[in-house]
Amino acid sequence: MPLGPAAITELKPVNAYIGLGANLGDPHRQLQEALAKLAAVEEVEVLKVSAFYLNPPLGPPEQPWYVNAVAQVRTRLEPEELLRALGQMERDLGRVRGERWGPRVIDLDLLLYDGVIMSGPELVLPHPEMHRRVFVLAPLAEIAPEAWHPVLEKTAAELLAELEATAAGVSTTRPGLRERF
Ligand code: A4P
Ligand code: MG
Repeated sequence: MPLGPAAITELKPVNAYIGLGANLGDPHRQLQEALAKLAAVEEVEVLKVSAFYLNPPLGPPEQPWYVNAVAQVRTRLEPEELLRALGQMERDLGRVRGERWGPRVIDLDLLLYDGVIMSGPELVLPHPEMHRRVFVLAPLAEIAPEAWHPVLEKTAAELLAELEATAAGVSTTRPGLRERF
């Protein structure tokens, strides 16, 4: 049967951005392993990876600092399929669900998926906290300053500049302590 226009559109790969974070075990290695797993998914191509940033924790303060990064991918997976794949990678890397904003061996968040806006029980797009987090926006703006937030209608670079100009952005992230390695 010939493919109709809808089917052809479905097959077209789209751009998505994935946030990676870890603060237990060997965070640097877990991020690298997560990136290798992502690249091994047949329907996912990793286009760009940011530097790895060392950040103080947002949430309970009595936990180690986080290593955070962002990856740009092209994928033919639907958003829910991509989220499920990320969840499987988290489990494979030994993630155990704990307290909200508590320490973790790996956290993989779907930040942006094409221009999709959705709010389902399992998946909210864009990621509802991304614009409030310098640890997300700094690596995102590094690899894709023009990445578009379809709800706020601003680029990653604009969101980062706004956040860094606010008291909240300074107090939660202490940019002077942020390192790249
Ligand atoms: N979910 C809905 N939308 C999404 C999406 N766009 N991407 C659902 C990923 N998941 C999404 O996630 C809970 C549920 O959110 C999932 O089942 C999924 O269906 P989770 O990661 O299992 O939950 P959590 O960790 O208990 O809470 P939360 O709020 O997701 O934690 P966060 O927001 O991921 O924050 N400090 C620094 N410096 N760096 C960090 O990376 N990370 C956290 C965790 C806290 N502090 C941090 C960092
Ligand atoms: Mg998460």
